[in-house]
Amino acid sequence: MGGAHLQYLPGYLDEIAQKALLEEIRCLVDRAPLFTPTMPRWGRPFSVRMSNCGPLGWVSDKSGYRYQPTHPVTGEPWPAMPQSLLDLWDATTGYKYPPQACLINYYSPDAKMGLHVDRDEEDFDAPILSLSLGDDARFRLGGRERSDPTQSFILRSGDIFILDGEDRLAYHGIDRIYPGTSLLLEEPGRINLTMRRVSKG
Ligand code: MD3
Ligand code: FE
Repeated sequence: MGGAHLQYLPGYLDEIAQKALLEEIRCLVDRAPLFTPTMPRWGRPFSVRMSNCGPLGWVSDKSGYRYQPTHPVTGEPWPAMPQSLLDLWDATTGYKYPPQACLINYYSPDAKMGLHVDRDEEDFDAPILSLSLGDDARFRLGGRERSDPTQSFILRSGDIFILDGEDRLAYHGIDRIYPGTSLLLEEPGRINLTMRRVSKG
């Protein structure tokens, strides 16, 4: 078994690589527009808007959280995952299987994401790769129980981190965005990509 594991690669992408990736994300979001997920049961909207690329995408609505092959609004298949992201996964995780979903989170300056665990995947042995672009964010990482103590980190544009082992099922969330801390996006805000393996094998 893996044990606690968090690999933090600050500034992994330089400014040129960040700009190239941002351009790819713009193309993806033209084809698969950002949608507003809603909470299961009550239907309260998230403040974060989302899209996905890859064979599967994560969605949330009144019937629950799930991965599905199509966009919840357009009904179209998600666009393919860019080769640059597949290469990044191989180079940094070395995991034996490719990622199946890349969730694209867009945070306007007032958006946040409450403490949660990512457990809609079947393969908890696979790592999750997270990549930040745009304004800084305060990220909070706790333990396996909601009541466990938490640690805060600032995630900056170009930072990557990889979670596996014990930390794969840790509570985490985004407390706030610091608008104006990056000039990468044209407007204040932040984009986070999380690449996931959903099924086993
Ligand atoms: C820690 N996104 O999409 S990425 C998410 O910055 C999500 O948008 C945040 O949490 C964001 O689910 C944080 C970093 C991250 C992703 C998955 C994790 C941290 C994690 C899974 C387990 C523990
Ligand atoms: Fe998460």
